[in-house]
Amino acid sequence: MNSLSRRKFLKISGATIATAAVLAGSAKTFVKASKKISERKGLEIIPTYCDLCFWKCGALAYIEDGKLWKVEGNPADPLSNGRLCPRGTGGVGAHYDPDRLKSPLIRKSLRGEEKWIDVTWDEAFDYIAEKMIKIKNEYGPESVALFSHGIGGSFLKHLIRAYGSPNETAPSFAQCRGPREVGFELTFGDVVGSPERTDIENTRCLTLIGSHLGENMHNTQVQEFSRAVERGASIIVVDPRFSVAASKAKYYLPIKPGTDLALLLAWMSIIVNEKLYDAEYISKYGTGFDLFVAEVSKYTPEWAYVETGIEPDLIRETAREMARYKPASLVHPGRHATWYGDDAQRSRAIALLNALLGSWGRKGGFYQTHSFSIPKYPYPPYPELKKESVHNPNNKYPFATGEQISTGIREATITGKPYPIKGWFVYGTNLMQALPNQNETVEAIQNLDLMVVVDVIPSEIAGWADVVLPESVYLERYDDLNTSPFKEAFVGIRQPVIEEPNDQKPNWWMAKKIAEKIGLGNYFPWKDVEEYLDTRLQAADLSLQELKTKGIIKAPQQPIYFEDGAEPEFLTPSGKIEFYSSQLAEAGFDPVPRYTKHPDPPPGYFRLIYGRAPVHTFSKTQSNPLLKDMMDENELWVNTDIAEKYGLNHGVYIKLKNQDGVVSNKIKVRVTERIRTDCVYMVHGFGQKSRQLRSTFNKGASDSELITKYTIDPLMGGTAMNVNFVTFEMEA
Ligand SMILES: Nc1nc2c(c(=O)[nH]1)N[C@H]1C(S)=C(S)[C@@H](COP(=O)(O)OP(=O)(O)OC[C@H]3O[C@@H](n4cnc5c(=O)[nH]c(N)nc54)[C@H](O)[C@@H]3O)O[C@H]1N2
Ligand SMILES: Nc1nc2c(c(=O)[nH]1)N[C@H]1C(S)=C(S)[C@@H](COP(=O)(O)OP(=O)(O)OC[C@H]3O[C@@H](n4cnc5c(=O)[nH]c(N)nc54)[C@H](O)[C@@H]3O)O[C@H]1N2
Ligand code: SF4
Ligand SMILES: [Mo]
Repeated sequence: MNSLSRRKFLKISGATIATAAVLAGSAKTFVKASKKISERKGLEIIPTYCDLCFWKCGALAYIEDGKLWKVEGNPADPLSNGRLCPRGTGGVGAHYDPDRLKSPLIRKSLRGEEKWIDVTWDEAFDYIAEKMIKIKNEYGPESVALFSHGIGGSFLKHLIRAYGSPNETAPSFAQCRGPREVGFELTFGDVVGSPERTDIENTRCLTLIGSHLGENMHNTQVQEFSRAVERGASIIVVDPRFSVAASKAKYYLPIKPGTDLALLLAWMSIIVNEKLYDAEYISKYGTGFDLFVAEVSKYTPEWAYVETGIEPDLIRETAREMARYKPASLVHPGRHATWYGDDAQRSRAIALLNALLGSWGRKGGFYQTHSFSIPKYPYPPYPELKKESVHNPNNKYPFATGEQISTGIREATITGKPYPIKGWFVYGTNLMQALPNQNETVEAIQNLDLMVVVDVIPSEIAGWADVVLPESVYLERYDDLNTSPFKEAFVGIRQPVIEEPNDQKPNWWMAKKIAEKIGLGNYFPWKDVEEYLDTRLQAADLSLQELKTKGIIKAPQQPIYFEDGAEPEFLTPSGKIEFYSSQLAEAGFDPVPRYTKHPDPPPGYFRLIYGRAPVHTFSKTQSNPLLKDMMDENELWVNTDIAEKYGLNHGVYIKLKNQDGVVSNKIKVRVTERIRTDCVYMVHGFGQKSRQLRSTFNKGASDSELITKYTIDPLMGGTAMNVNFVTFEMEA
């Protein structure tokens, strides 16, 4: 795209950028303002950490006359740096959501019909306990699985382990960052992790491949990104859609979807052929470089042009640009990496490109993380496992990790192999939206003897449960300590700032009560969660009281870059950065990534791509009254030429039909030049089908419903979801 049309796009995208600017208040003003405020009578400011997404930003909750007033960033917290993202600021709405679950429910008709009887907690636990004991006797404890997302699942994990099951999983791995972690681990011997160890703060050149920072609102990264833009760092954005990040870029590459590996290989060939790499770093830390060079040097920009649609000169220029700033040149690893099925290899190519630039372990690249070490609670040992998890039978995906494959557990629930799965606990994950192919999820659920969902609202997945347990929202409960790996080690606390409005209860209480009912009370020896937290903190010479007051306690700074004394350690088999991977070769995979071509949409069809909106998290915030006000349905981005060809006007509602004949809800058309002609785009999380969530029912369309097809990554079992094609259904 030339600079003129980029300016035009900039104007168009002004509204979206304004949302990103919500972050712009300064911490200093905050401290001043909060002093004045704290003189007000009846005002209490309580530190906690946010749960509107899983980034865990440190926050301050303001309670005035016993009412929750607002939530802001905690200036002492390194993740939020005193500022929350728009979702975090809307945290208050989670407490006041009128659609919240109010009491435990037991199903009274067929699964999925959403008909319930209100029960007491004791009745709900009796029901669960009876089924858990029955499943244990008939099939063994391994036949109960846990799906969870977020730190709130940790006490249920403990319960499931104490019960004797190895099956615990989270769709936030094999449907999200799993392939990326495997690609990086194969190369550097370590994962990128969460929060990402990306030093955007200090980078001089940032390359974003589909990472739509600014719409993807992970707070620390977005703050660092806006400062990098202000500093004049060079930004390169690769995306079939002109994202908010693209509007800040020096170079925008509107790539044909699914061809990123071609671009990455061509970039590496230029850097190798023109000897633009960090030779000293590579000879010190790398291995297999010659074999790597022999493989990648054949991918010319002219070849890549045919695949990607990106002009060869632009490929050359951007490769030279990123090399110019090495090692402070960061090719962002992305996060939601499950795109096309060769994702671990694509992520490995991103890792290798960073290795050429010498950015791993370097300032402005990937820093070395530190986390606060707090001993675990001294629980009795778990029972010995008699069976392995069902997530990856016969090690079908040899590079699968300890973070289990959710669709593998779903598959075993459908087939009963390698052994039957008869119970599901689902905590904080809406499996109807998070897993591809909803029919398979329903088929699995129909095979269960027990399906328990812990949620705060009557979510779609709650609609399929036998028992629904209403949880307190994060502002009403304690959770485990936050010791996320970051630039500096810290510990953060989540604590109740306000009481539950009805009969909701925290997860730790549910886990303890269920354990007691099934004879596992000895695994929950503490009286309450405060005793649990204090025991852990005291073992690290801290106290609960101190942490409750401060919200955050930091450890002394340690070096985070090789140049400052951080110890380079590569936990690969060779102990080096593996430009050529013998592990992959031995397992029958490409030791250096090779290009794989993905099918194009058939005539009349468009690739369905999807992403994030700044004010929502997946499918979990749509009913939050504050966030709903800002966005209550999603739109379908359609290129201007395509809209004209199909007679689609801006603002009309249409339906989409996918390659398998599945028809979506109606969705509003957004005619825009900001997307290529071969794909359409929508924000994930809408089109929800829970009738009890009155405010979100059928609002917008669901990408998940249209994702009936998925391609599995042969290395690690991640499920790629950008492989579905849709056409327009006009008669909406
Ligand atoms: N506000 C908000 N922020 C969030 C979240 C949220 O729910 N809400 N979720 C968080 C989580 S868990 C994750 S994993 C991240 C996800 O966010 P990211 O990892 O940044 O992005 P993805 O979801 O992978 O990709 C979406 C972008 O990729 C582009 N894209 C689609 N296909 C292709 C392709 O073939 N090639 C290229 N180069 N680009 C393509 C889309 O146009 C879109 O801009 O966001 C995080 N941040
Ligand atoms: N089609 C499609 N599928 C995707 C993605 C996509 O973009 N498109 N993104 C993928 C990615 S990157 C990720 S990380 C995963 C995320 O997938 P999930 O983690 O499943 O995300 P959500 O769909 O938001 O489900 C969160 C659920 O937790 C509930 N909840 C909210 N707060 C609480 C609480 O305090 N306690 C309890 N117990 N429950 C709570 C919400 O009501 C909701 O039902 O999805 C993956 N799947
Ligand atoms: S990124 Fe936003 S929603 Fe996520 S924890 Fe931080 S403030 Fe909360
Ligand atoms: Mo994710």
